Amino acid sequence: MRCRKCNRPAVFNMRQHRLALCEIHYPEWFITQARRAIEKYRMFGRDDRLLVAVSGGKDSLALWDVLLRLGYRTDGLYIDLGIDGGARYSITSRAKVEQFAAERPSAQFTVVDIKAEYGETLPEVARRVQRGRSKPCSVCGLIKRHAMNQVAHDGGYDALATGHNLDDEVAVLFGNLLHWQTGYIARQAPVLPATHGGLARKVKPFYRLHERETAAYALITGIDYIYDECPHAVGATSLRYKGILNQMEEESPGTKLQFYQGFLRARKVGFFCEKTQEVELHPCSNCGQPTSAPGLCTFCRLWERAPVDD
Ligand code: Q46
Ligand code: ZN
Ligand code: ZN
Repeated sequence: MRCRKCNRPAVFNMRQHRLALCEIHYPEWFITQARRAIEKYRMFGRDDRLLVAVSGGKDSLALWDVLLRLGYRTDGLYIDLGIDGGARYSITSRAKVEQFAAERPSAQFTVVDIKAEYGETLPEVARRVQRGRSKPCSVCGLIKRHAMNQVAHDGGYDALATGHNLDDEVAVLFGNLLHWQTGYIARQAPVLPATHGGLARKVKPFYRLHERETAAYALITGIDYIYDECPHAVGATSLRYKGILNQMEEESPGTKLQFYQGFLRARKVGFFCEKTQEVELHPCSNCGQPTSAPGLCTFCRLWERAPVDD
């Protein structure tokens, strides 16, 4: 197979785009896709300061790399959740982020170490507050959201970028449609505006790029990332949905992109209207982040809750 642009041997073939490219033209194509997404949705501008949430995985490191190459002022944020899972997951993923930054002089990053700041790792706090539930993922989501908003707010960042790719977005959409979670569907988008002073604007420049495309970009450009998934992801529903969607994509290339773009078009014409319920938000008495709960926000309450009996 030959590169469409220069006729040299191709290193990567995208059936859904009927496009094969060489090791020079593939990264160029990939960066252009991200740039177009940023411009189309006016995600941020040249003067904005961006915070990119990095996990040590391919998507977030590829995103950081692309944003730096495009010349955006971008700092990283790594949240150390203290996950071991027998594979030293957090230690290994943090090392990948450190290595990435060490190789790029302009790449600065902040670490939020959950155990050091709050006294417990994610698995420890999840064990304390969750009755009988084996996965710490809901607590994890709460902790990550809080840390991202806090660092974005305190650091005066204009937007928070995450490496969510097309496969992630489509799996979430699929799950929400299966359960007709209309509120969540209405709030799914490549850009989520800052709805409140203390909540960061969230952007997803890779929303159109397939997972295998970000993996190919990382491999071809020599980004060293953690291959393993988080040990708690095993058996996750989203992985099951991804498997089903991959099967459909295999049989009919382009299915995922069509599904997602169709959703965005439907959303644009008001198909999924969000009922605007005026929820009154006020600053949490401890951390200052906006919350609808009286007194402490859900995150701060997490650290005060007594252990539940099994
Ligand atoms: S939620 Fe769950 Fe992920 Fe947190 S505990 Fe691991 S699998 S990292 S996206
Ligand atoms: Zn080429
Ligand atoms: Zn709080």
